[in-house]
Parts: sequence; C-alpha cells; structure tokens
Amino acid sequence: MDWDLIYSHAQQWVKEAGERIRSSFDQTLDIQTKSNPNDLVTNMDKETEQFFISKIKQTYPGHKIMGEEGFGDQLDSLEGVVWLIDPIDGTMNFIHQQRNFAISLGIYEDGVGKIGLVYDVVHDELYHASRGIGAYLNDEPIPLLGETTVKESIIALNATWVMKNHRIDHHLLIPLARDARGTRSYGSAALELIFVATGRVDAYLSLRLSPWDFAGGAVIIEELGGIVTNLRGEKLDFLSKDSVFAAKPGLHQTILDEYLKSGKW
Ligand code: 2AM
Ligand code: CA
Repeated sequence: MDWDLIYSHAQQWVKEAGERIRSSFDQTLDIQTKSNPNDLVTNMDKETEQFFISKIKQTYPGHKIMGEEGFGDQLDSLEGVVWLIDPIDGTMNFIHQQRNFAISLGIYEDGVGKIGLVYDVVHDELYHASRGIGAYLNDEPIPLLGETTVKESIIALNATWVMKNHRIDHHLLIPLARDARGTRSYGSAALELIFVATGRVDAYLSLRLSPWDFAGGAVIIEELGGIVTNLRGEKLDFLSKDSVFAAKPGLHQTILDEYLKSGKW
C-alpha cells in the first residue's frame, strides 16, 4: 500500500473540492432538509461528496467509502481501506455564514486511522496528519499538546447539552461548564476537533456525532498526543454514531473521573 501516494492524492482532492466550494459562493444554493427542519443539506454537500467518490473509485477501486450524503458504500465493517467523508461539516454555518465549516476526511485501514484531513475552506487552512509522521497546518508542523487543568480550560460544547434536551440529563454537564475558564460553540465538529488539536480549546464534547464528523479530526488529535473517546471513555469504533470527547492528555482523564463518570451517555 503506497500511503505516501494516498496521502498526497487526499490533499490534492481536498484542495480541489475546497476550490469548487469557494467558487460556488456567488451561486444560489439549493437547500433541502433531511431528518428535521434544522438538519440541512445543499447541492454543494452532495456534489462535493460525489467529486470525492469519483476520484477515489477511479484511482483506488478497491477502497471503500462512507460518506454523510450516502453516495458511498453501505458498510458493515471497516475491513480494508475505508475513506470516511464529510463533504461539508457545519452545513448550517455554510448556508448562514459562508464560513465556519470544513471538509473532513479520514482514511482508515482495518479500523485504524492512518490519515486525517480537515480543510477550513474559507481560510485555505489544511490540517492534516499521517499516523507516525506528524500533524501539520498547511506546511507547518503543529506542536504536541501539553497538559492543563479544568479551571484553566476552554471547553467546546454546544448549549443544547446544558439545556433541557431529549438525549441526556442536562444537569450532568453544568458543573463542567461552570468550573471551566470558558465554553465555546462553533457548530462544526471537525473544526472543533481541530481547535483541540491546535490548543485553541482544551477539550470538546458532543453527545451524538457520526463517524464522518470525527474520523479525520481524531487522527490529527491522536498524532499530537491528545485523546479521543466517547463520553464513557471508550474507544470510538468509526462504524456507529456515538458521543465524542476529545481533550489534551491528562485533562481527558481528569474530566472523565471528576465530571463524566456519573453520567449515562
Ligand atoms: P454536519 O454539519 O455535517 O451535519 C453541529 O453541532 C455539528 O454536529 C456539525 O459538525 C454537524 O455536522 C454535527 N451533526 C451531526 N449530526 C447532526 C444532526 N443530526 N443534526 C445537526 N448536526 C449534526
Ligand atoms: Ca456534513
């Protein structure tokens, strides 16, 4: 398996897809809803996913693809090489703001993350990592993550989870939001994971994400010494929806022990 070539193709295709998205900004978007009125999809989400699929299938016919918009394969295992693709992560931001969204790509071999890319299209910032080789922002290496305490931390967390909601007892996360130095919410899981990777925030948690939301970011964070699990502290399996908890080393265990252990996630 020529991973260097796969890595370079992935970077090239992500940049090309980003260029197409940037040049779509002056065109009218076709916006539709999916599971509920706030779950949005546009023609650009679909076209971008199809762009990746045609490149991958042409170049690597043996590879499998799991994409948010469903144009990829129906997978029940992660055997072989699998590309997990979110063509636009933060679609609501894409529609409302034309910023704060990203393309997210994770390439896994037998369930192990080999390559992760998150492309902040508007800023032309490509975050990428190849397992064992390091993580980069464009051509610059990203420094390894250090330790910190809860009271000096910024935690990325959606307000939904500290308001009454149908998924969890919202009281459970209030102490963490209260004890942290601050909380932030950006509306794109892929970018929030990148903010953990770059130390702009110290931890991120979300109660329900899909594999394509976190597959790319997880490789990048782990390459920098950060930890990514679900809220129960278990490994993610990249085949099912799960909660996600990413944090700096040390801080991850502290938050699990002191704030998350009592919850049913
Ligand atoms: P998406 O934009 O690709 O759908 C918003 O807080 C973050 O959660 C985004 O990264 C969004 O990804 C993700 N997300 C995953 N599932 C979602 C859902 N059912 N509804 C809204 N956002 C979802
Ligand atoms: Ca998406």
